[in-house]
Amino acid sequence: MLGCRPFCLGGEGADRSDESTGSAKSTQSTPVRQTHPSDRHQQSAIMIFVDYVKVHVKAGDGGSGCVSFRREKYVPFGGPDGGDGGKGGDIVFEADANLATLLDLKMHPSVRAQSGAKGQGAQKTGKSGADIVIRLPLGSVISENDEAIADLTKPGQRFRAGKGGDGGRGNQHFATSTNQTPRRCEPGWLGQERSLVIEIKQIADVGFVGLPNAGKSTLLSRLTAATPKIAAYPFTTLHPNLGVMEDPAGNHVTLADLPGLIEGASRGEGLGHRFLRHVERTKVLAQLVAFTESEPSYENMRYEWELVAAELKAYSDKLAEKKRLLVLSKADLCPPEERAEIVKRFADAGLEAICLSARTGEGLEEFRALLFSLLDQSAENGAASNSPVE
Ligand SMILES: Nc1nc2c(ncn2[C@@H]2O[C@H](COP(=O)(O)OP(=O)(O)OP(=O)(O)O)[C@@H](O)[C@H]2O)c(=O)[nH]1
Ligand SMILES: [Mg+2]
Repeated sequence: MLGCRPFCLGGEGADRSDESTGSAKSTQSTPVRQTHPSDRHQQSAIMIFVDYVKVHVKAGDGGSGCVSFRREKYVPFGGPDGGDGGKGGDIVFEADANLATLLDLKMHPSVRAQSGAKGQGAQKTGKSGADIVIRLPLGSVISENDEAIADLTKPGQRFRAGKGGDGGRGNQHFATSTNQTPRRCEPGWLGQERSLVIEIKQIADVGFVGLPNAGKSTLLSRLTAATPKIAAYPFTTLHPNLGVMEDPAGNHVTLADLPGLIEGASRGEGLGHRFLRHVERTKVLAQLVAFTESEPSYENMRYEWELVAAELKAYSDKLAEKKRLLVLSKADLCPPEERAEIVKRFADAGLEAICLSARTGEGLEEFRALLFSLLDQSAENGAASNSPVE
């Protein structure tokens, strides 16, 4: 069994029995904050989804060559017959579409392959060390010294992260006309040793971003067969969820639903913005800004739009420059006249908004069609020109 340290999300969800204020001792039992079952679920979900690990790999060293001479009855001057050392094992990463987390590597961050065996007499080459194949989720990016050296985007794609050392040569290779009895052999070559960073960057076409509770997971569940956790409290989603939309022509669009962002995410507030790496590769971002039951207003919604833009920018300029659709979600919560007014004010400000409700289904078909057409265009010319994107 793998051991896990308990993990608390910003102190939330932890059992705390010392919450009573230090007044006179009460005869009543101190209120103990119970860990809600869903908190435990959240903690384990965070622990299980690991998308960033630092690993140290050491490929196997080559075995040394052997110094040996053929000694056999009736064979005088048998000559050198020391075999070569075996090759050290390689360390190979392989993309596996059935994996979603780097948890195994997180638990075992140091990987060492077997060394090759020494050569032997009678020209026997030493046994090679076994290769180690480590399976990684699709979308794993492997970096060394902050530079990406491999990107595993296709199932079965392999990358040799550590090359095993070659075996040293035995003395049979060193016989010359003037030295028929060489007593020299080579030591094995050292296996490659590297410190690497592996991070998952999901491969999706569209990324859903927005504040917590904006309805991102609900929208994903309505557009695809994905079944993300949905609930009326913030940070229901603790790791990205993927879903695939398919049209009758067999075209696919992959959607990624991200944990909610809040103001200060770049400073580590909420879940921080480390999950944004999962939308780095998307072609389009869809930002959900929800209508609220209590007086939805253009000012508030515009503020949310800008807030998320600022967090995206704080993460990276590249992300801030990505095409971003303005999706006004939970449209069912807003009377049609007020909704039209808000959409108009966004339009006046140069932002074309898409209104939809994952609850009633309103606007979903249009949104689906828009995503297919946008991605069609971006596949053709790398950009969608006349689309409601910023
Ligand atoms: N009225 C209404 N409620 C909705 C709609 N979409 C989602 N909700 C509700 O809003 C709440 C939050 O929905 P989620 O889909 O979990 O929101 P989220 O953006 O994924 O939230 P986080 O994962 O916390 O970031 C849930 O109670 C949903 O049922 C909608 O179109 N209309
Ligand atoms: Mg969610």
